[in-house]
Amino acid sequence: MAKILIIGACGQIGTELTAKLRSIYGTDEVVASDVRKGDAEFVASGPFEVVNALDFNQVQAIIEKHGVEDVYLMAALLSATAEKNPAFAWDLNMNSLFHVLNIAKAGKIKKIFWPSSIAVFGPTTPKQNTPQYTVMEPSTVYGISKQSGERWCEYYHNIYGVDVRSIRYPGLISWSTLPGGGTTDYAVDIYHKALSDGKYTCFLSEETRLPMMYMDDAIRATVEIMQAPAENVKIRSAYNLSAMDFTPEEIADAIKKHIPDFTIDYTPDFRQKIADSWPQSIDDSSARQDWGWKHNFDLEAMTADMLEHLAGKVD
Ligand code: AKB
Repeated sequence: MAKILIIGACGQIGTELTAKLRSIYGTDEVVASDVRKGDAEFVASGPFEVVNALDFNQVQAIIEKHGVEDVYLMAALLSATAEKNPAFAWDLNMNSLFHVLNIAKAGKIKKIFWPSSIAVFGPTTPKQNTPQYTVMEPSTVYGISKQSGERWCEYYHNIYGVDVRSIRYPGLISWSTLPGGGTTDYAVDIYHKALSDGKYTCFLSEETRLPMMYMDDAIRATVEIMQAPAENVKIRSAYNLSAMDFTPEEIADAIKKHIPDFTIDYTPDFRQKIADSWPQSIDDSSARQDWGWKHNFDLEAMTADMLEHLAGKVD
């Protein structure tokens, strides 16, 4: 059994990933870490370390202290925040990755998971059913860092034999954790506001179609690509991954089936331009073929589950 370290464990994906990996491998086998202590209940739920992902010595020391074999590097600045602080976004998103890749190159860990994003694509990429291999000219700081990261992952795998695995997450939607600083965050906020206020003002226009995924599926994909035999993981940059795509108008319609009085209006802000540069739908046939990826949730199923959990009807 591999001892696991999650860097950036207090974030939107990290929190749920920690819980999932602990349920599979055991609480003591999974060390959660973040730059600061998050929610007290989460920190108390198992081994936790304060780790600055930009401090090579600190990351390496924690890996040695716990005998870590697999690292999930979830620390990153997302698209909207990165536009406001490009230098720090580049520093965090790239150097945290280099640290972990170099620790693996030195033979101190066995496997790395590093998340990429649909943000690696840009305005010149085909928008519908975006292929695995296509034009990639990202126009955001976040996208540039993710595309560069992908290139480095593939390089470290090809040249140094590092076992690094990655997927291009679409927008992720979860009832239990809030996103922070992304362009797709509206698709989480909308459920909260539908229940609390019965109305929502969206920062993207009504026809903005984006690829999205329910967190249950995203976590399962993360676990499955890491559990796959190494020879099945043929792409060492990052896999396209898809579940559903919708517009703000379509998610509002799905919510109205449960909350008929719900209303939405639109005040697009700077995030509109980011969304307009991204694909509308994704071809993930390589992931399906190579390591058996299959999504479970579509918009209807996700909406029912989100509203049920957020309304407190289920645990
Ligand atoms: C964001 O909106 O920045 C992220 C992403 C698509 O990677 N959710």
